[in-house]
Amino acid sequence: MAAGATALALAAGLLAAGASPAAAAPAEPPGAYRPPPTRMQAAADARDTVGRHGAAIRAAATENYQVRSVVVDPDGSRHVRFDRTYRGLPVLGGDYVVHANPDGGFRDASVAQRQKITTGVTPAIGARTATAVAVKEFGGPHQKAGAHLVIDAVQGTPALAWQVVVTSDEPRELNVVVDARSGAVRRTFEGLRGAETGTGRTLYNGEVPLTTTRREDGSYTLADPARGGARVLSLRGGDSAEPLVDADNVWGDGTLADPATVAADVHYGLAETYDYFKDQHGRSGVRDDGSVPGAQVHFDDANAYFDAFCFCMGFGDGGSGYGPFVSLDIVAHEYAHAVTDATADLIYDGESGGLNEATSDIFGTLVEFAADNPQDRPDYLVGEKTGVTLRYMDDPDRDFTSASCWSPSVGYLDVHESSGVANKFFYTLAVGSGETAWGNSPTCNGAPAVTGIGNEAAGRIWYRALTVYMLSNTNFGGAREATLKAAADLYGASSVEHTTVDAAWAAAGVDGTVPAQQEPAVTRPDVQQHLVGDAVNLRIQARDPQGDEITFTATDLPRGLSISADGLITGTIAAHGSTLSTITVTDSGGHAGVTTVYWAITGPPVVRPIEDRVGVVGEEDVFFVIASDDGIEMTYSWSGLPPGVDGYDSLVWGTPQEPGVYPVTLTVTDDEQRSTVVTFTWTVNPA
Ligand SMILES: [Ca+2]
Ligand SMILES: [Ca+2]
Ligand SMILES: [Ca+2]
Ligand SMILES: [Ca+2]
Ligand SMILES: [Zn+2]
Repeated sequence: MAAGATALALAAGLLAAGASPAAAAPAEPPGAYRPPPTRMQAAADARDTVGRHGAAIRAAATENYQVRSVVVDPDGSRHVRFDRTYRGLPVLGGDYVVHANPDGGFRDASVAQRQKITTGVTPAIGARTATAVAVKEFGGPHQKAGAHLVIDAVQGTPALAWQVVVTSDEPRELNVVVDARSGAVRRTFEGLRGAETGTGRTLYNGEVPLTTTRREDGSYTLADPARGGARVLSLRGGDSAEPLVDADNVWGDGTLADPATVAADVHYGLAETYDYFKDQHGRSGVRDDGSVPGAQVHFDDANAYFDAFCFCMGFGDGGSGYGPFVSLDIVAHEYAHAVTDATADLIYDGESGGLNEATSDIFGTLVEFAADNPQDRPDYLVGEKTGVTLRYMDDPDRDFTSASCWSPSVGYLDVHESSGVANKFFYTLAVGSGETAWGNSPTCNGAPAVTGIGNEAAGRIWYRALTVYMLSNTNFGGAREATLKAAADLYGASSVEHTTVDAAWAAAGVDGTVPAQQEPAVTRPDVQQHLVGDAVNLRIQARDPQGDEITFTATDLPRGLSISADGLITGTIAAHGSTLSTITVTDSGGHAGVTTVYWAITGPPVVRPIEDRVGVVGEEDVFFVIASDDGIEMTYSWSGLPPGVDGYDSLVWGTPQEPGVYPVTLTVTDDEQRSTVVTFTWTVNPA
């Protein structure tokens, strides 16, 4: 380490200059006791060091540094954390840590900022414009918004920006970083207002810190403002989920006697999972917008779930020999379902369903490794803390129901059993085949042995395949293609990682001869609610796994609508009624993907036009109006009828008594207060 040696020499020189010249520094014998420096001394030494190691911290000439914290190890090693300002402006992401040897000599520095700052500090857009941009980004009513200039060095090239803090009384605080040249939103992050550090006395994870929220009345609740507001509610003692509240911010007692215990496990699991996706993959929350599904504990089942409709998760109390389903790998498993839902959206059936389940087992396991909690040692087992291992990733058929090796019938298994193929692939990719400390993974069909590439690379490959290449209908053959592409992107097409992906799939029975799905994946649109007369502009989304050219056709579209070859449905809705349309998307090889669109078309009432009418004084007349509103109740309001004639809902009956020309108006209103007005002229001749 040449840099270290240089630093040591310089530091020694500094020490001599600072001490009395007469002391003339006799060399210390190796291993001599040296009292640890005070924090203040460590900070001062580090500050001197920074001046001589500018390149290591990407220093620019016009910067200043402020010590934020000092850690001195028992052996005297020092770690001094600095914040940075550039021409007086705070630098977001400009913080760094100087690591120094016990004698104060520079060891190295941890620096997130990638480039030296060179930007000017004159904004092209003003604070008022930036604030308007930020308020729009915040969405919903806000209370206050204030802007100040910063340098944003969190990602990419450092740039001049406005940091706008927008608050509402929800309470919510959003920081919006607006580029001071273009006015574009560079990024947003939630403020930490109300965040408190509590303690969880958990069932499975020992005693852990929890980030919680202090409430107006001084009590605390399990909501994590630092992580998308992740919160845990309890279903105990009622039908609806209630927030957990606690007076001293110490949650649970490590046993089931205290209902807060398992809530603390889940809250801890959410934080570890959020941090894993953020740290490893740069993903904020499940949709990369900071959002986290609400979690509920204390439902009566030996199971856990993620529900896309409510954007919520549940963690059961266990039973039938199982402990509560609140372990780290289970919490991360459900959270990962939400990530899948927001990305590849793998259909929860057949082979794609197996991939969906495996994705959750994979990330559940990777979070367990990342957390490295001594009470829940990392492993490639799923749910082992419940007392019964749910799945074995090294050799999934150890549970006697899951598949270890792909076969043409694997897609007929339950998704928690077909997942075994991808779990085995992942395990083999990370750890390798054969017997290791983590398990025993024989290769399928006599495939060659595999040497693993480790969790981090394997996790990056799976994440990229999931978020970039997999589609809703991806099967195991398609997952092989997706992970090969991901490995080529990340490590190169001739890398060891790429070769190992190929070998690990072969070890799970998926070699190049296993067919990948060919047909386009078509996204089912939400229910389309419209009124008669609405103009429609609906783009059907589809992607072909091979990138083939695709063509859209449709049957049973509502009257008045048509679809273009590139999937745009347009037109004006001409009739009531609920309709299920079928959309077929065909690739150039004739492989077809299909979805349906449900159209709920209501009001206003459709009233058949009424022809002008001619009558005679003294002659009885009767007729009906024909109106419909897809089964919705309607009311009829008549005006201008000739004297002697009345309207009874859709029936008109009477004997005109006065000659004349009568303009008549009928208003038909449905119970959603939508009206249709029909007019006609009634001419009454003398008798
Ligand atoms: Ca408490
Ligand atoms: Ca474990
Ligand atoms: Ca586990
Ligand atoms: Ca295709
Ligand atoms: Zn699952």
